[in-house]
Amino acid sequence: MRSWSAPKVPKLPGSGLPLRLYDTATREVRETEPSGKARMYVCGITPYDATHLGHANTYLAFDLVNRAWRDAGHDVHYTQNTTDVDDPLLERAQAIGVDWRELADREIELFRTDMEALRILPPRDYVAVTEVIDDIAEVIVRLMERGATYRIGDDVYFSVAAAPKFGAISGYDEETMRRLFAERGGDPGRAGKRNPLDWLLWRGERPGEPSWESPFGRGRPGWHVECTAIALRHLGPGFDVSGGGSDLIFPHHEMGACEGHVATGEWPFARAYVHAGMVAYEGEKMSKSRGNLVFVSELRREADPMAIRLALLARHYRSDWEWTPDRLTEAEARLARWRAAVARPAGPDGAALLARVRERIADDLDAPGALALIDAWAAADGDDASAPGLVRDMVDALLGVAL
Ligand code: 5CA
Ligand code: ZN
Repeated sequence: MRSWSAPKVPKLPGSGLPLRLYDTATREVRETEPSGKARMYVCGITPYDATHLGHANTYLAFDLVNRAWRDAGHDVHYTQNTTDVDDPLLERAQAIGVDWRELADREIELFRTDMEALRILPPRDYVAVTEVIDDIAEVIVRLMERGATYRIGDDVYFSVAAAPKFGAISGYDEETMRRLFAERGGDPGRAGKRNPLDWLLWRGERPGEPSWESPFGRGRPGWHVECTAIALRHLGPGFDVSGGGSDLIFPHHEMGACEGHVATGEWPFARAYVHAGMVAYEGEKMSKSRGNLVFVSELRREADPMAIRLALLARHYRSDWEWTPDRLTEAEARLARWRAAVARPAGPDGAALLARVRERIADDLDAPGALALIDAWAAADGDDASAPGLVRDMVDALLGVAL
């Protein structure tokens, strides 16, 4: 599927530091050590509503990873999916009386426009689930061959009993797993299951629902195996970063990691599991199902997208926080200060600032720390005539903000 257009990224003098990121699975900040190519898979949107600030915050976090790796000299292979066939999408399409494909196409297009406006670097592969049903079916066949599946009627389930690493990503206890599984699209109470946490790989055809042919009958894929199959096809096992918001730790990334492990025999499926915090609004996590949303496309009508970007960067990517309009006001003021500072004929030492900002970013994407350093640079006087140009390039290349 078509991705979106890439902004130009200025090349900075010297090289960025090796990037350290917090890995949910090992619960520590670790150096990412891409061997040559740096491979990243980030879970994409379910396109039934417009991009909200929570989505934007998550994609921005991984944009910083992308930019830091490039700055450190890596060729980045970035893959993202879009979940363009799923229960909430089908339900919304039916409720508003539009064809589900039309709804998905419309929302994906809006997402692309939002990502472009926020200067998020596009993935190399932007993959719709409906484009790769055969690849997904192939992974399910491999799981079947390894004895990891069973059927309930026309549906195919993955058996937790076949997954020796189950629990390794989230570290959650059984009770938490069951609760989150029920809340996030799972079916712990379904009759006929061997274990409440077994999950759906293939949903047999239902009247009125889209379906595709497969070696195990007509139907459509379950959620987790979609991302597993797309990551395997484009990146292969042992890729560097599997990313998304923290609401994907369980069940999505836990179950996907097990599918990858059992299908390929290789562990870990991803070398680091990286999760962005949740953005709330009016006291609760911003979510399409709750409807407490601030849409990027609406905010863009009244605000400079670079101010929106800066407002998000002001919070560390792993923290949970609440959106309030004054965050945008603060970001607008900061943007104006920075723009004035890089328009000066000279400023404080630019190379020294670049080195310190690189340190902050390499330290688990400490964007707030980087912002504070740039604030201090902008507020001080100096006689380095090359600094304003260098700082403009740095803010563009590492933070994605065009001044
Ligand atoms: N299509 C699946 C992933 S395969 C999905 O979760 N789609 S989504 O549209 O619900 O979310 C897209 C991305 O935004 C996911 O990475 C999710 O973790 C993240 N996200 C959703 N809500 C928020 C929020 N309130 N704050 C931060 N990130 C969020
Ligand atoms: Zn996913």
